[in-house]
Amino acid sequence: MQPHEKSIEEAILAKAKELGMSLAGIASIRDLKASRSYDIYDKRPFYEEYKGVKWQEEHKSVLVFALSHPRSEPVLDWWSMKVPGFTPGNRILRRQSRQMRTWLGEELGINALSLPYQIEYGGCFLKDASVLAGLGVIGKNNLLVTPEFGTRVRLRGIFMEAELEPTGPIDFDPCNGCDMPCHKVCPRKAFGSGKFERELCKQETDLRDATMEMLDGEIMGIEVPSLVSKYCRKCEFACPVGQPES
Ligand code: B12
Ligand code: SF4
Ligand code: SF4
Repeated sequence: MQPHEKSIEEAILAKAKELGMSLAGIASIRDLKASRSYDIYDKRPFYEEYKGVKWQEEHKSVLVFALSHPRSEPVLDWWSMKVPGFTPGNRILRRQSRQMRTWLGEELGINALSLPYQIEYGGCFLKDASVLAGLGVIGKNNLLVTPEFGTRVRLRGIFMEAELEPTGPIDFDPCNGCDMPCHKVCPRKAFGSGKFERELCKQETDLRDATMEMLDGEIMGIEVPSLVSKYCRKCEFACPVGQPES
């Protein structure tokens, strides 16, 4: 390679930036398959529809990317069955995913698959993929913590039919020495045992589903009014990483 020539990985990450992805990285499918969420989830899936993962031999790498989700833009995360992709944030991520997949095929000749959000419909564990791709690490709030945006990001993935060099993991240890405000703030005491208990967090999710609000289409970026769930983000907001001092 000439000194000025970009590697395939660099070209993909540059395209990610051009498409407006807030963060992006590459992990190998081999490492993703071996990540612990698959083991745990096979024994105890969250959704009944999950029947295990059918890996395709030709998928060698995963591109995982993040959308910054600041407190000032709460709507990005609001959930409605009428919004394509369910949330305005997912709608942006889906568009970026489509654009990237098309570009990979047309410019680099790499076949790619835009992944759905849900594991049971073919999605992958996005936090594990993000750690392996070097976007951040799993914090004590059980979420991805990135140096740039802390935990305030939403994720998406694309499988690629090309063996690429992983861009992670990174050396980053934000929880060391932190007095864990993320644990104290949980309204359900989901971290009461010292580790995340998803059943307790789910109780909060269920409550939010039971108290949906009817909102104007304009707010959600659609034509019609719809019922909207606003899910809890307290353990996300409590984390100081990547936030200005004040
Ligand atoms: C099902 C689901 C839920 C369920 C169950 C959650 C659970 N963790 O089991 C419920 C509804 C309760 C939920 C709640 C929330 N969720 Co949720 N959820 C998902 C979903 C669809 C799958 C997650 C899953 O089942 N993982 C499998 C289990 C086994 O993993 P886990 O226990 O959480 O964590 C494992 C990894 O961290 C791994 N791990 C730990 N250390 C390391 C180190 C390495 C090197 C590796 C490889 C792996 C690894 O091991 C852990 C198991 O011990 C993902 C989307 C996706 N496709 O990935 C979003 C997702 C994880 N959720 C997300 C968010 C934001 C939330 C909420 C804040 C609610 C909200 N406002 O959206 C809360 C936060 C709860 C919390 N503190 O974890 C984001 C996370 C973004 C981020 N910064 O990390 C995701 C990625 C969706 C998105 N839109 O981007 N969620
Ligand atoms: S609040 Fe502290 S302990 Fe919790 S995830 Fe953030 S850095 Fe880690
Ligand atoms: S999302 Fe809310 S209920 Fe769930 S673990 Fe975080 S703070 Fe607790």
